[in-house]
Amino acid sequence: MTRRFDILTLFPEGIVTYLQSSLLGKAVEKDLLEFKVHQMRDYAEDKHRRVDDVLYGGGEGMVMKPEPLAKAIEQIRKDYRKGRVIYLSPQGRRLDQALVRELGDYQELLLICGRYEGIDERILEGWVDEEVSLGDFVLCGGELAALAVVECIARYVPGVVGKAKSLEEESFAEGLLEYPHYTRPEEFQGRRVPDILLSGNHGEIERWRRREALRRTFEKRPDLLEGLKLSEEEREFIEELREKRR
Ligand code: 4HQ
Repeated sequence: MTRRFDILTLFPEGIVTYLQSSLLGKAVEKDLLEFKVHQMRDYAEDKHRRVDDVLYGGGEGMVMKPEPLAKAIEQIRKDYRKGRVIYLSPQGRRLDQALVRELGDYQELLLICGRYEGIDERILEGWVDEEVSLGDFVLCGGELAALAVVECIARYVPGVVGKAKSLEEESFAEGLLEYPHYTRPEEFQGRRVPDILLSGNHGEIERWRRREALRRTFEKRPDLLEGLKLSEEEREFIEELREKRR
């Protein structure tokens, strides 16, 4: 079954261009993915196609009106079988690989991109299933966040990325950062590729990569190590790194 993504936005052009490019575009040609980008203004009710309005209670900025949003969401999801409506906002659950996997279970996703100060609260209460955030920072709109969500989920659809790439995913889902990568030449501006990688000893190379992944995670993202299932040997290795640091 083709995985379907609907994106509701005031700026469809950039979204469409991005989705057509490279990997995602190829997956559409293979019928693995289907993207439908909807212009929010098409659902406006007046002749000026107005989608925003002033704040009740006063204050700076505009809010997206509820009527066009409700109409759009109802129309778009009417033929959903197993779908979910997501609003992108800094108030949502932070996107991580665990959430990507959960969202990957849905056959259809409707991603709503807000602009201005956001959308009328009643739409969040009655029409949105869940809020997702790209991180603790403020964007100008939900579009970049929606594209990030779509791309991460699309990568999990079988056939969208190659075998090697999905294995990479597994390593991250396992909770570790990637080991360092090198390609030719053997020496570049005085920096050599580690000898072990040129040895042809695949057992030793695997061990080295696993250790380097552990080392990097320990140095750059120690928070990822918490709650991770490690072998006896791996725990000892982390202990060694800790000792060395002292
Ligand atoms: N915005 N993760 C404000 C975000 C955002 C984020 C989207 C800005 C919604 C109204 N979205 N608009 N961070 O900053 O998803």
